Amino acid sequence: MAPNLSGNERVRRRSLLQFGAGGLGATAITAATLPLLGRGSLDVRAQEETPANPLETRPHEGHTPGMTVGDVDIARLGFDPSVLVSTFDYGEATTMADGSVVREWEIAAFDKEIEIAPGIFFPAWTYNGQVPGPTLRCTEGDRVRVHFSNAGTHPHTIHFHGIHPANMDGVFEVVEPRQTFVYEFDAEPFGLQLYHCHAVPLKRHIHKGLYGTFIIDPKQGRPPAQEMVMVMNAFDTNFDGDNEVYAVNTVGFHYQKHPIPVKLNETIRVYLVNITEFDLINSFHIHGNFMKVFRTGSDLERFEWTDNLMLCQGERAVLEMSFKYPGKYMFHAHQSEFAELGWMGMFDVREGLNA
Ligand SMILES: [Cu+2]
Repeated sequence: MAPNLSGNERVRRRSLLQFGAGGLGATAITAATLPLLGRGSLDVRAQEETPANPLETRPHEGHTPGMTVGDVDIARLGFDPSVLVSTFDYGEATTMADGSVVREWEIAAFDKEIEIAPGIFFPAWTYNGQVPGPTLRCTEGDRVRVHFSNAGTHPHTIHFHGIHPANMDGVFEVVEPRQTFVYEFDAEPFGLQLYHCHAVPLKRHIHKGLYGTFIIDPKQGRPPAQEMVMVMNAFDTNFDGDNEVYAVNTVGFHYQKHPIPVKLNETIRVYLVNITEFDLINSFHIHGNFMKVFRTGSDLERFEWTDNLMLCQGERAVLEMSFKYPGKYMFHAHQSEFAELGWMGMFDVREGLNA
């Protein structure tokens, strides 16, 4: 049965999904009912109760792309997305007598207010003071040792994706404020992993900013490329379960205002992670080009060839592309709403990086 809702009832998109999961039963949202909901008396988008959102695009002259004005204070933020995008933290490496490598990191969780768009502040929980946390990088077979201390005000953990023992999974060993824990395991399998807090309620602990990228390189490496990391994230600034600001690497529109310089005809490799909370999917669309998509980065041979990739939360992919023509090329979520709320950037393709 389709829900008995009048045209005057105001239903937010998340209410619709809650109907599907609860009161209306498992069959409520089906291929048959969705078109009905879309074109019938219940127009979800038209009647959405939109909270006041300073990033919401308003009608304006010329229909120029909506974007924030000004810039965030990078010094106060404590990290620069233009630097973070190509920063990889290999930890403190020690080569043992048998030739094996141990890599160690110190990671502290603590609360910190961060500016996610000019004048918009978010009370984040961070790993090492940044969102996303540092991009940890090692090679398949390395011994990984992470010294974690909880300097925050809530219990936290670090849950790594990958193959490791249950007691290193960062789920049951909750680390209380002022306590520490050492995660130690062998890095496997190679690919693009991630890490995030697994304390409950999980959606709040993740959404507050406790996540980062964890790259395990294959022993033989990958072909040379200009490498970067992009974490698709979003922020629910009024804690109503809907995001108001979308980005890659936290600051909305950052790479639109500060395009990423890349060289003509040279391969770029993007380690792309989707950690967006509250939305079912996110996506990456590249303009004027196609890209190789290596899902989870766990296979060096097989790839998809596309200009648009959809990822669920926790999914990630290694993207490779090179540009045939110079100029500025947009990359953004293909959900227009996300793009207009900050998830928008640009590559500046040049003959030479110094040109
Ligand atoms: Cu947490």
